[in-house]
Amino acid sequence: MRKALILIAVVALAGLGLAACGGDDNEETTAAATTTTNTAAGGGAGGASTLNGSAPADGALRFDQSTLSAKAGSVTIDFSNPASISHDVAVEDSSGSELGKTDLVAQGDASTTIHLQSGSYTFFCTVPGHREAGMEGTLTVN
Ligand SMILES: [Cu+2]
Repeated sequence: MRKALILIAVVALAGLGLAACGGDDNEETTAAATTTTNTAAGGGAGGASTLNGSAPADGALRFDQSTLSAKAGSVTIDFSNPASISHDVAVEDSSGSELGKTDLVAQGDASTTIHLQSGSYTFFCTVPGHREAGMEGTLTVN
């Protein structure tokens, strides 16, 4: 009885090994599909960037992203917060002036669009205590 089980296990493992080896055929097709192009809609001077930000579902006081980067111009931040605790995303410049922020949101999405020049900015959550707990990151605009 025990021998039979071991034999089944060995056969199953051998089968997995074969399946893994057989997967190489797909490599060419998957490698070509990873290029993304960020094209600004609307033309004119300055670009338009859309950034995706999110907070973890478990309510931890942090963003999933510690850094974001965008092109100078119109920058839209789409923020998704699956947690039941409210968060927002605010952006301030290096002198501490707040340039814009999303609405507070819990278990939902919020968005804001800010016009930004090249430089280094900080994004953070404005709920008291959250930024201090680590809910902030760096937004670099080029
Ligand atoms: Cu928060």
